[in-house]
Amino acid sequence: METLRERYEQDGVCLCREPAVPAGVVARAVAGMDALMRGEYETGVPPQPSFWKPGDAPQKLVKIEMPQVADRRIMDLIRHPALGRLAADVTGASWVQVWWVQMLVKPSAGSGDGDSPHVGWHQDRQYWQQWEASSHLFTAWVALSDVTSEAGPVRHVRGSHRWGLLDQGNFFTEDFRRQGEQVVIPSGERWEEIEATLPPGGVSFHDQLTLHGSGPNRSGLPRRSFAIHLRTERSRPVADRRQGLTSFIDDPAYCPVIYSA
Ligand SMILES: O=C(O)CCC(=O)C(=O)O
Repeated sequence: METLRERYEQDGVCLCREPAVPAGVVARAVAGMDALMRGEYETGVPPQPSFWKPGDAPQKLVKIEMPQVADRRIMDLIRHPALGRLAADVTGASWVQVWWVQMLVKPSAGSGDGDSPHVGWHQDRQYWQQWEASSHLFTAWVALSDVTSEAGPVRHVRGSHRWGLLDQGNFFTEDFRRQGEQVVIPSGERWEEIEATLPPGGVSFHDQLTLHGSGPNRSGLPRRSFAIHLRTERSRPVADRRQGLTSFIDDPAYCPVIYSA
């Protein structure tokens, strides 16, 4: 049978549909998410400045940067050893560190005036210029709700991690289908989407160059997740500088190492 690592290398994405994170850890992290959305910070430390703030419109995408510093229940999920082991299996790494986290809650259509938000097609690498080009960076996207087809799951373009940096993406878009039509892909390649439906506790891994985006949530319930950005021993900030997204990598209270062989 094909291993997760073979699948990841071939497609630039792999899906672990067996819950990797135990249900109790997921339930506590969901309570932590709700606290953050009320502006309550259990540790007394706020998240990093974010696109979303408590009191924003109910149909806006909740996107909170570095939520794990504000709530121990979220940190317990982010640094769960099962995630570290899986990340090492999938990438062959001997060392894995969390270097940035985004909490994402996509409201369902019907929770405000407009439609549910979209996430435009993009490659993460276009936003990660503070890392040296050869750095081995990837993402574990952990579901905390039932991410069905109706919930606006992440969609990945199969094999797009081999297309180089296209630099045409845009995370923030109103219509991901229309925006996707404008992305020019290398000649001879084809656009084939993988739909990352996942149960609570399930996780997908994607490469920093894999094109991905997502459509509206019409499930009737919020789509909840953490995008946990990871690095391996083969990564280095540009000029070894700490700035922007690499500011916290020396601080285990922000950026825990979740696997070491
Ligand atoms: O949650 C989404 O729909 C997109 C997430 C994303 O862009 C990422 O995990 O890198």
